[in-house]
Amino acid sequence: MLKRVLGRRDEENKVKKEGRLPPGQSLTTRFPVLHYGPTPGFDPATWTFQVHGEVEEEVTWTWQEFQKLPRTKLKMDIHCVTRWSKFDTEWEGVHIKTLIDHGLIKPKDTAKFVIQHCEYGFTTNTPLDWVTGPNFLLATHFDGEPLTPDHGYPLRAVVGAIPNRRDLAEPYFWKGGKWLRSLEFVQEDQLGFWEKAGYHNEANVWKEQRFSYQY
Ligand SMILES: Nc1nc2c(c(=O)[nH]1)N[C@H]1C(S)=C(S)[C@@H](COP(=O)(O)O)O[C@H]1N2
Ligand SMILES: [Mo]
Repeated sequence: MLKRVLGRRDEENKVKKEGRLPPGQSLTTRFPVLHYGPTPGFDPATWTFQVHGEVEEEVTWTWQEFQKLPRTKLKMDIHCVTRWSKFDTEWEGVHIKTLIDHGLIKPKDTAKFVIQHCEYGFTTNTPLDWVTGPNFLLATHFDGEPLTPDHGYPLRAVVGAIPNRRDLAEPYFWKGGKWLRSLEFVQEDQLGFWEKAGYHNEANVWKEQRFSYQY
């Protein structure tokens, strides 16, 4: 495998040459765990996933029902605001665009933003456009395996960069909530947990929008 032969620094130079290493980032071959608070448990008998707010019909899916939704695989680069980037990460799960195309989620015209609600009240916010993009996934699997508890099992959102798709919003990785329990479609933006703590609401990795203020 090329990956095994190249050292970390060689891999970094390679993605840098390809224009995939955003400013101030460095390549990691590990998968760091980052979140505030404890890792929640999961009970498939009581877990639900809800879609609510500015939608024609609110829906609630059980874990069993969630398994039956149309699934997609997605490969992308992820960039954490704490300066690590991980390239060609492979995810599997559910695309919101697919759910909308199948009429399983029907946003109202008034829906402009989406709030991700996670266990223990964690939230993060994005424009509706971002969550319907090809680089945003409701992920159940990473690298062919179910997510580990620390990385968001059973369900998390992921958002990142698809090489050669610089037309898409490319925010830092915190815009993907782990232990996701609902999506709320809203008219007005509402700052989430890290956004309220001073992280930049746009969070664009190429513009290095890490914080909402300058030191
Ligand atoms: N529920 C929840 N999701 C979260 C966070 C959090 O604190 N709580 N932190 C975010 C941040 S800052 C990052 S960088 C990624 C990290 O995901 P990872 O631990 O799988 O690397 O999760 C994001 N999702
Ligand atoms: Mo982060």
